[in-house]
Amino acid sequence: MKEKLEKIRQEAIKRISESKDLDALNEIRVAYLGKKGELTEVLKGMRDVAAEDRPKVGQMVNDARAAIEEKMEAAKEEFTRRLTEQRLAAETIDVTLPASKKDMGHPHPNTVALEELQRIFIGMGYEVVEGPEVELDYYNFEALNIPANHPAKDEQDTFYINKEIVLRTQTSPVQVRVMEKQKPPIRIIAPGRVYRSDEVDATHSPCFHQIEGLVIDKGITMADLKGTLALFAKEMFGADTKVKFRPHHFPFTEPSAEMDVTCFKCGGKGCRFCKGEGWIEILGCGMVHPKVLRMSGIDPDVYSGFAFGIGLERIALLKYEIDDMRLLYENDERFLKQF
Ligand code: 2U9
Repeated sequence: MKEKLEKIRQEAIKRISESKDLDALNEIRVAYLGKKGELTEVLKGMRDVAAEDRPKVGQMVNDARAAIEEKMEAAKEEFTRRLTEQRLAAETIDVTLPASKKDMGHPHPNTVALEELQRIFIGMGYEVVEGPEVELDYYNFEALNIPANHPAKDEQDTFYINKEIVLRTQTSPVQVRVMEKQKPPIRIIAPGRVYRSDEVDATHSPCFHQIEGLVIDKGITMADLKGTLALFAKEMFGADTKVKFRPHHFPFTEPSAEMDVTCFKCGGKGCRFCKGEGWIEILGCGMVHPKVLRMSGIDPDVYSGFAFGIGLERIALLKYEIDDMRLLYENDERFLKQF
């Protein structure tokens, strides 16, 4: 029995020393210490051992088991240590390597211009409102004093979904909707995408962006319009900027005007940028037509207001000295990277 146990012990220890990984160790555990393992078989054979020898043999089996387990534990620790070492070597990070650069992108010139404009008007107490791009003909034309067959409908020809629904040609409908719902005072700007049935060229696109503004309260006059827009021009184009108003016509404002600013390249002397004029046209504006107020439920005998409209692309083109509007939509990285 003693020799048999010694043989089992030596064989197990030899196999443990030759084992290559944790799986192999587990197989050895099953083969020697498992339910049907060799050592367990010896224990089962204790029945045949004389009673007086049993404690001694029992002790020998326990010693063999302890020796195998001890060897196995040491081997297991060694495998685990080696595995950790291998993993650490494989996962080594060379902190001296240059980092891989992420292509960071940045806001589109339109967005930069829009955010600057919004910052200025929010600073003057305006609220930003948005509305649908697919609009009822009523809000886009009728409510703005552009009835069917009005020539302005030709200038602002758009895309018709059906007879009553159009893609909006200006963001004014957003403001009409506010006038219908909200009692003055109203002080809002409405930025957004607008559509016109225009051919694409250097200064036209069938889809572009506007920011319109509307102020309605008791006692609002042309002086408020001029003061507000002059302040806006100084903030947007520099403190030395002067403004000039030229009479114009819009169906939704009366009187109406277009506003020019002194050329921010030459300060008004005349240069290539302003085509020798010294002035650059920036926006359209006027006092809201009494008919427009009345149609939206505001009494023109009590309230008055002014409105203005700015083409966002025009501002972005001027600000970045870009000479072709199409470049703003092509999203060519070589172009966009410059701003
Ligand atoms: C309401 C009443 C009146 C908005 C206005 C303009 C003048 C204007 C142009 C600027 C460049 C259009 O994109 S553009 O071609 N817009 O000149 N827009 S007054 O007037 C309103 C708005 C809302 C209820």
